[in-house]
Amino acid sequence: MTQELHPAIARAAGMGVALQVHGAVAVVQLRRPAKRNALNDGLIEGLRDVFAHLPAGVGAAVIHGEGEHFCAGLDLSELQERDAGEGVLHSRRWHVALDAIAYGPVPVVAALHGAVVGGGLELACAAHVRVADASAFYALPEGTRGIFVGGGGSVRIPKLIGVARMTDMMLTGRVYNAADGERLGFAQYLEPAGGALDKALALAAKIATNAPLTNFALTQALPRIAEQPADHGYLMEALVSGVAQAAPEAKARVQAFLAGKAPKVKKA
Ligand code: 1HE
Repeated sequence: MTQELHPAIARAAGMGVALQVHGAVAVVQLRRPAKRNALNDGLIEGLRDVFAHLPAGVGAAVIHGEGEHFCAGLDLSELQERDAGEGVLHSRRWHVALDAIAYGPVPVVAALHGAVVGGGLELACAAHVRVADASAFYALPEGTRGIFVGGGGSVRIPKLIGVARMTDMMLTGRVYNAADGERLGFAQYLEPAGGALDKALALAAKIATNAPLTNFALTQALPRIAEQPADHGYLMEALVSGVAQAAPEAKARVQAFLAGKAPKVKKA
Protein backbone atom coordinates (compact mmCIF):
# COMPACT_ATOMS: atom_id res chain seq x y z
CA MET A 1 0.00 0.00 0.00
CA THR A 2 1.61 3.28 -1.01
CA GLN A 3 0.07 6.26 0.69
CA GLU A 4 1.16 9.19 2.81
CA LEU A 5 1.29 8.18 6.45
CA HIS A 6 0.21 10.68 9.09
CA PRO A 7 3.26 12.57 10.49
CA ALA A 8 2.43 11.18 13.95
CA ILE A 9 3.37 7.71 12.66
CA ALA A 10 6.98 8.74 12.00
CA ARG A 11 7.13 10.44 15.40
CA ALA A 12 5.81 7.25 17.05
CA ALA A 13 8.53 5.23 15.32
CA GLY A 14 11.10 7.54 16.89
CA MET A 15 9.57 6.79 20.28
CA GLY A 16 9.67 3.01 19.79
CA VAL A 17 6.33 2.15 18.20
CA ALA A 18 6.80 1.04 14.61
CA LEU A 19 4.04 0.59 12.04
CA GLN A 20 4.22 -1.56 8.94
CA VAL A 21 1.31 -2.28 6.65
CA HIS A 22 0.96 -5.73 5.07
CA GLY A 23 -2.01 -5.66 2.73
CA ALA A 24 -5.02 -4.81 4.89
CA VAL A 25 -3.21 -5.54 8.16
CA ALA A 26 -1.36 -2.93 10.22
CA VAL A 27 1.51 -4.47 12.15
CA VAL A 28 2.46 -2.46 15.22
CA GLN A 29 5.67 -3.37 17.01
CA LEU A 30 6.97 -2.25 20.40
CA ARG A 31 10.66 -1.63 19.77
CA ARG A 32 12.47 -1.25 23.06
CA PRO A 33 13.89 -4.74 23.55
CA ALA A 34 16.86 -3.65 25.70
CA LYS A 35 14.31 -2.59 28.34
CA ARG A 36 11.98 -5.52 27.58
CA ASN A 37 9.59 -3.10 25.87
CA ALA A 38 8.86 -1.39 29.20
CA LEU A 39 6.32 1.33 28.49
CA ASN A 40 7.67 4.82 29.06
CA ASP A 41 5.65 7.93 28.24
CA GLY A 42 6.98 7.95 24.66
CA LEU A 43 5.74 4.43 23.93
CA ILE A 44 2.33 5.20 25.39
CA GLU A 45 2.08 8.35 23.27
CA GLY A 46 3.30 6.41 20.25
CA LEU A 47 0.67 3.70 20.72
CA ARG A 48 -2.05 6.32 21.06
CA ASP A 49 -0.94 8.10 17.90
CA VAL A 50 -0.44 5.01 15.75
CA PHE A 51 -3.88 3.60 16.53
CA ALA A 52 -5.47 7.04 16.10
CA HIS A 53 -3.93 7.43 12.65
CA LEU A 54 -3.99 3.99 11.02
CA PRO A 55 -3.79 4.37 7.24
CA ALA A 56 -6.95 4.09 5.15
CA GLY A 57 -7.53 0.59 3.82
CA VAL A 58 -6.38 -1.13 7.00
CA GLY A 59 -9.00 -3.62 8.21
CA ALA A 60 -7.26 -5.17 11.22
CA ALA A 61 -4.11 -4.71 13.27
CA VAL A 62 -1.56 -6.87 15.06
CA ILE A 63 0.49 -5.70 18.01
CA HIS A 64 3.66 -7.47 19.11
CA GLY A 65 6.96 -6.82 20.84
CA GLU A 66 10.56 -7.04 19.64
CA GLY A 67 13.00 -9.29 21.49
CA GLU A 68 12.43 -11.98 24.10
CA HIS A 69 9.34 -10.47 25.71
CA PHE A 70 6.07 -8.88 24.70
CA CYS A 71 6.21 -6.18 27.37
CA ALA A 72 7.59 -5.69 30.91
CA GLY A 73 4.88 -3.17 31.81
CA LEU A 74 5.30 0.34 33.09
CA ASP A 75 8.82 1.76 32.87
CA LEU A 76 9.52 1.78 36.59
CA SER A 77 12.35 4.29 36.22
CA GLU A 78 9.79 6.99 35.34
CA LEU A 79 7.54 6.14 38.28
CA GLN A 80 10.04 7.47 40.79
CA GLU A 81 9.64 11.01 39.47
CA ARG A 82 5.85 11.38 39.81
CA ASP A 83 3.78 12.81 42.66
CA ALA A 84 0.15 11.74 43.29
CA GLY A 85 -1.44 14.30 40.97
CA GLU A 86 0.95 13.47 38.16
CA GLY A 87 0.26 9.79 38.77
CA VAL A 88 -3.46 10.31 38.22
CA LEU A 89 -2.87 12.16 34.96
CA HIS A 90 -0.34 9.55 33.86
CA SER A 91 -2.88 6.78 34.40
CA ARG A 92 -5.47 8.76 32.43
CA ARG A 93 -3.00 9.02 29.52
CA TRP A 94 -2.69 5.24 29.52
CA HIS A 95 -6.48 4.99 29.44
CA VAL A 96 -6.61 7.20 26.36
CA ALA A 97 -3.87 5.23 24.60
CA LEU A 98 -5.30 1.80 25.40
CA ASP A 99 -8.81 2.96 24.50
CA ALA A 100 -7.38 3.99 21.12
CA ILE A 101 -6.63 0.28 20.69
CA ALA A 102 -9.82 -1.14 22.22
CA TYR A 103 -12.15 1.35 20.54
CA GLY A 104 -10.07 2.23 17.49
CA PRO A 105 -11.14 1.83 13.89
CA VAL A 106 -10.25 -1.88 13.50
CA PRO A 107 -10.04 -5.11 15.49
CA VAL A 108 -6.63 -5.69 17.07
CA VAL A 109 -4.88 -9.04 17.59
CA ALA A 110 -2.09 -9.16 20.19
CA ALA A 111 0.75 -11.64 19.61
CA LEU A 112 2.16 -12.54 23.03
CA HIS A 113 5.45 -14.14 24.00
CA GLY A 114 7.70 -14.05 27.05
CA ALA A 115 6.73 -11.55 29.74
CA VAL A 116 3.21 -10.18 29.47
CA VAL A 117 3.31 -8.43 32.80
CA GLY A 118 1.92 -5.43 34.61
CA GLY A 119 1.08 -2.70 32.13
CA GLY A 120 2.08 -5.15 29.38
CA LEU A 121 -0.82 -7.36 30.40
CA GLU A 122 -3.08 -4.30 30.53
CA LEU A 123 -1.98 -3.48 26.98
CA ALA A 124 -2.61 -7.04 25.80
CA CYS A 125 -6.08 -6.97 27.34
CA ALA A 126 -6.98 -3.87 25.32
CA ALA A 127 -6.70 -5.98 22.15
CA HIS A 128 -9.69 -7.96 20.90
CA VAL A 129 -7.96 -11.27 20.26
CA ARG A 130 -4.86 -12.54 22.06
CA VAL A 131 -2.58 -15.21 20.61
CA ALA A 132 0.11 -16.48 22.98
CA ASP A 133 3.01 -18.77 22.30
CA ALA A 134 4.34 -21.35 24.76
CA SER A 135 6.92 -18.91 26.16
CA ALA A 136 4.30 -16.43 27.40
CA PHE A 137 3.77 -15.77 31.09
CA TYR A 138 1.39 -13.44 32.84
CA ALA A 139 1.80 -11.53 36.08
CA LEU A 140 0.75 -8.35 37.85
CA PRO A 141 3.86 -7.38 39.82
CA GLU A 142 2.22 -4.08 40.77
CA GLY A 143 1.10 -5.74 43.99
CA THR A 144 4.64 -6.58 45.07
CA ARG A 145 5.99 -3.21 43.86
CA GLY A 146 3.61 -1.36 46.19
CA ILE A 147 1.55 0.14 43.40
CA PHE A 148 -1.70 -0.58 41.55
CA VAL A 149 -2.70 -1.13 37.94
CA GLY A 150 -3.24 2.14 36.08
CA GLY A 151 -3.80 1.21 32.45
CA GLY A 152 -7.38 0.03 32.68
CA GLY A 153 -6.40 -3.35 34.12
CA SER A 154 -8.86 -3.24 37.00
CA VAL A 155 -11.67 -2.86 34.46
CA ARG A 156 -10.45 -5.19 31.70
CA ILE A 157 -8.67 -8.02 33.50
CA PRO A 158 -11.56 -9.11 35.79
CA LYS A 159 -13.71 -9.41 32.66
CA LEU A 160 -11.29 -12.03 31.33
CA ILE A 161 -10.32 -13.99 34.44
CA GLY A 162 -12.60 -12.73 37.25
CA VAL A 163 -11.98 -10.48 40.25
CA ALA A 164 -10.81 -13.32 42.51
CA ARG A 165 -7.99 -14.42 40.20
CA MET A 166 -6.82 -10.87 39.58
CA THR A 167 -6.84 -10.20 43.32
CA ASP A 168 -4.77 -13.33 43.92
CA MET A 169 -2.28 -12.37 41.17
CA MET A 170 -1.74 -8.98 42.75
CA LEU A 171 -1.75 -10.09 46.39
CA THR A 172 0.59 -13.04 45.95
CA GLY A 173 2.61 -12.23 42.85
CA ARG A 174 1.29 -15.37 41.21
CA VAL A 175 2.59 -16.01 37.69
CA TYR A 176 0.51 -17.95 35.17
CA ASN A 177 2.23 -19.84 32.37
CA ALA A 178 1.08 -19.91 28.77
CA ALA A 179 -1.15 -22.98 29.14
CA ASP A 180 -2.81 -21.56 32.26
CA GLY A 181 -3.25 -18.25 30.51
CA GLU A 182 -5.20 -19.86 27.71
CA ARG A 183 -7.27 -21.99 30.07
CA LEU A 184 -8.20 -18.96 32.21
CA GLY A 185 -9.05 -16.67 29.31
CA PHE A 186 -6.07 -14.35 28.91
CA ALA A 187 -5.40 -15.73 25.43
CA GLN A 188 -7.90 -17.25 23.02
CA TYR A 189 -5.13 -19.08 21.09
CA LEU A 190 -2.02 -20.94 22.22
CA GLU A 191 0.76 -21.66 19.71
CA PRO A 192 4.13 -23.42 19.94
CA ALA A 193 7.05 -21.17 20.95
CA GLY A 194 7.78 -18.63 18.23
CA GLY A 195 4.41 -19.12 16.56
CA ALA A 196 2.31 -16.29 17.97
CA LEU A 197 3.07 -13.63 15.39
CA ASP A 198 2.38 -15.79 12.33
CA LYS A 199 -0.91 -16.97 13.81
CA ALA A 200 -1.87 -13.40 14.76
CA LEU A 201 -1.10 -12.19 11.24
CA ALA A 202 -3.21 -14.97 9.73
CA LEU A 203 -6.12 -14.19 12.05
CA ALA A 204 -5.85 -10.46 11.36
CA ALA A 205 -5.84 -11.07 7.59
CA LYS A 206 -9.02 -13.10 7.99
CA ILE A 207 -10.65 -10.51 10.27
CA ALA A 208 -9.86 -7.81 7.71
CA THR A 209 -12.07 -9.61 5.18
CA ASN A 210 -15.16 -9.32 7.40
CA ALA A 211 -17.79 -6.74 6.58
CA PRO A 212 -16.55 -3.49 8.19
CA LEU A 213 -19.87 -2.97 9.97
CA THR A 214 -19.60 -6.40 11.58
CA ASN A 215 -16.13 -5.55 12.86
CA PHE A 216 -17.39 -2.19 14.06
CA ALA A 217 -20.28 -3.87 15.91
CA LEU A 218 -17.89 -6.33 17.58
CA THR A 219 -15.30 -3.79 18.72
CA GLN A 220 -17.52 -0.81 19.51
CA ALA A 221 -20.97 -2.15 20.34
CA LEU A 222 -20.50 -5.61 21.87
CA PRO A 223 -18.33 -4.55 24.84
CA ARG A 224 -20.79 -1.76 25.66
CA ILE A 225 -23.85 -3.97 25.22
CA ALA A 226 -22.29 -6.57 27.52
CA GLU A 227 -22.06 -3.89 30.24
CA GLN A 228 -25.63 -2.65 29.91
CA PRO A 229 -28.72 -3.76 31.82
CA ALA A 230 -30.42 -6.46 29.75
CA ASP A 231 -33.31 -4.34 28.49
CA HIS A 232 -30.93 -1.60 27.29
CA GLY A 233 -28.65 -4.23 25.81
CA TYR A 234 -31.45 -5.87 23.85
CA LEU A 235 -32.49 -2.53 22.40
CA MET A 236 -28.91 -1.63 21.45
CA GLU A 237 -28.46 -5.10 19.95
CA ALA A 238 -31.57 -4.66 17.84
CA LEU A 239 -30.34 -1.29 16.59
CA VAL A 240 -26.87 -2.56 15.69
CA SER A 241 -28.26 -5.71 14.14
CA GLY A 242 -30.71 -3.73 12.02
CA VAL A 243 -27.99 -1.39 10.76
CA ALA A 244 -25.56 -4.24 10.01
CA GLN A 245 -28.01 -6.43 8.11
CA ALA A 246 -29.24 -3.50 5.99
CA ALA A 247 -25.77 -2.86 4.55
CA PRO A 248 -25.32 -3.93 0.91
CA GLU A 249 -22.32 -6.03 1.89
CA ALA A 250 -24.42 -8.07 4.33
CA LYS A 251 -27.05 -8.67 1.69
CA ALA A 252 -24.42 -9.76 -0.84
CA ARG A 253 -22.83 -12.18 1.63
CA VAL A 254 -26.14 -13.77 2.57
CA GLN A 255 -27.11 -14.06 -1.11
CA ALA A 256 -23.78 -15.74 -1.86
CA PHE A 257 -24.48 -18.35 0.82
CA LEU A 258 -28.00 -18.98 -0.43
CA ALA A 259 -26.62 -19.42 -3.96
CA GLY A 260 -24.15 -22.02 -2.66
CA LYS A 261 -21.20 -19.70 -3.34
CA ALA A 262 -20.07 -19.09 0.23
CA PRO A 263 -18.38 -21.62 2.50
CA LYS A 264 -20.47 -23.57 5.01
CA VAL A 265 -19.56 -23.72 8.67
CA LYS A 266 -17.37 -26.79 9.11
CA LYS A 267 -17.42 -29.07 12.16
CA ALA A 268 -14.54 -28.19 14.53
C1 1HE B 1 12.86 -2.38 33.09
C2 1HE B 1 11.58 -2.94 33.28
C3 1HE B 1 10.55 -2.10 33.73
C4 1HE B 1 12.91 -4.50 32.63
N1 1HE B 1 10.84 -0.80 33.92
N2 1HE B 1 13.10 -1.10 33.30
N3 1HE B 1 6.88 -4.33 35.65
C5 1HE B 1 7.62 -5.18 36.40
O1 1HE B 1 7.67 -5.10 37.61
C6 1HE B 1 8.41 -6.19 35.64
C7 1HE B 1 9.89 -5.87 35.79
N4 1HE B 1 10.71 -6.64 34.85
C8 1HE B 1 11.03 -7.95 35.06
O2 1HE B 1 10.54 -8.60 35.96
C9 1HE B 1 12.01 -8.55 34.11
O3 1HE B 1 12.80 -7.49 33.55
C10 1HE B 1 11.37 -9.37 32.95
C11 1HE B 1 10.78 -10.67 33.52
C12 1HE B 1 10.30 -8.58 32.23
C13 1HE B 1 12.47 -9.71 31.91
O4 1HE B 1 13.57 -10.33 32.56
P1 1HE B 1 14.98 -10.40 31.80
O5 1HE B 1 15.90 -11.20 32.68
O6 1HE B 1 14.80 -10.85 30.40
O7 1HE B 1 15.49 -8.86 31.68
P2 1HE B 1 16.16 -7.95 32.81
O8 1HE B 1 17.62 -8.23 32.87
O9 1HE B 1 15.41 -7.99 34.08
O10 1HE B 1 15.90 -6.49 32.20
C14 1HE B 1 16.67 -5.97 31.11
C15 1HE B 1 16.69 -4.46 31.30
O11 1HE B 1 15.39 -3.95 31.20
C16 1HE B 1 17.22 -4.04 32.67
O12 1HE B 1 17.87 -2.80 32.50
P3 1HE B 1 19.49 -2.72 32.40
O13 1HE B 1 19.77 -1.27 32.16
O14 1HE B 1 19.99 -3.24 33.70
O15 1HE B 1 19.88 -3.61 31.23
C17 1HE B 1 15.94 -3.82 33.45
O16 1HE B 1 16.11 -2.91 34.52
C18 1HE B 1 15.06 -3.21 32.37
N5 1HE B 1 13.65 -3.39 32.67
N6 1HE B 1 11.64 -4.27 33.00
C19 1HE B 1 12.09 -0.33 33.72
N7 1HE B 1 9.29 -2.54 33.91
C20 1HE B 1 -0.08 1.83 34.08
S1 1HE B 1 0.42 1.20 35.51
C21 1HE B 1 1.25 -0.27 35.17
C22 1HE B 1 2.05 -0.65 36.36
C23 1HE B 1 3.07 -1.69 36.03
O17 1HE B 1 3.23 -2.12 34.92
S2 1HE B 1 3.99 -2.22 37.34
C24 1HE B 1 4.86 -3.59 36.75
C25 1HE B 1 6.18 -3.18 36.17
